[in-house]
Amino acid sequence: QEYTGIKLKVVVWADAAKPKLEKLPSGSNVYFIAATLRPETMYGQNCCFVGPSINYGIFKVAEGEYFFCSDRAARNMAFQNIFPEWGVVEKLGELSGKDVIGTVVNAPLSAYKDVRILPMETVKASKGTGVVTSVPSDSPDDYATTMDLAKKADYYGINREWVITDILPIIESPKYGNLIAKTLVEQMKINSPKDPKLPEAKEEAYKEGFYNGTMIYGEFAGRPVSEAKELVKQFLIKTGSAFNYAEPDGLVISRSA
Ligand code: ZZB
Repeated sequence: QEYTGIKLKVVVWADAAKPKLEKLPSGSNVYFIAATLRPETMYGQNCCFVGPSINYGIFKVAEGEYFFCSDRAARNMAFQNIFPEWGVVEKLGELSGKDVIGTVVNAPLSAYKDVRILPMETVKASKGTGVVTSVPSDSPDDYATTMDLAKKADYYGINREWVITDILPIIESPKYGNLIAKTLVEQMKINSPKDPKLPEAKEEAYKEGFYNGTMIYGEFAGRPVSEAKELVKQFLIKTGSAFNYAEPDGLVISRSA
């Protein structure tokens, strides 16, 4: 699977994270790394999700620069010329998703200046980086989770004000209008982030967005999504906000001694 790694820069850490950051040299920049297949939707990032019970690490990428992602993703990155030394992972801290809830990050291209790290129970530790940037206009999972977090903020132990529910349209589709994910979630009567119909909604949102979607926001407004995808990705890479990140798709590579 060929993902784009999006760098969301930490602006203010959650209090629970602070005691676990002692090894970080002061003045360091740390980035949450979200693996995405939809770089063209980055304008609409309203928050960024971690799995509350997933374990993450902070890994050195360069002097003063660190990535926050799963150990598994860091190991993969070490073999893709992302870290300074081939095959070597330098870990400076260990945190659970729970520790970082409420952290403020700067999401590249997002119309919302600072967004929060929020919990998503359906994040898979075994995929991507374990960090998922949220685009509720075009991802049914993100829409369903955003609405649930807003409705049950106390239950999730978060501040209601951290959840941005004013959803920005980015892509227009002839079939589902300018909020593909919201339309699909409503039409399919999906009312929980754990609804078994979500994978089908995701598939449909991918297809409709890619084949029939037109950008209506950002510098590529007016262009088909199928063209804008690569243009936005290249822009993000050129400006140092993203990089290519590949992983063996569901493949377990093992070797017997
Ligand atoms: C932003 C975004 C905007 C995404 C969108 C999707 C959509 P796939 O196809 O299964 O590989 N994702 C990434 N990692 C994880 C994880 N560990 N657990 C759960 N979800 C994860 O899925 C890749 C997409 O699933 C990624 O692209 C990410 O969300 C999420 F408008 O990033 B995406 C119709 C989907 N739209």
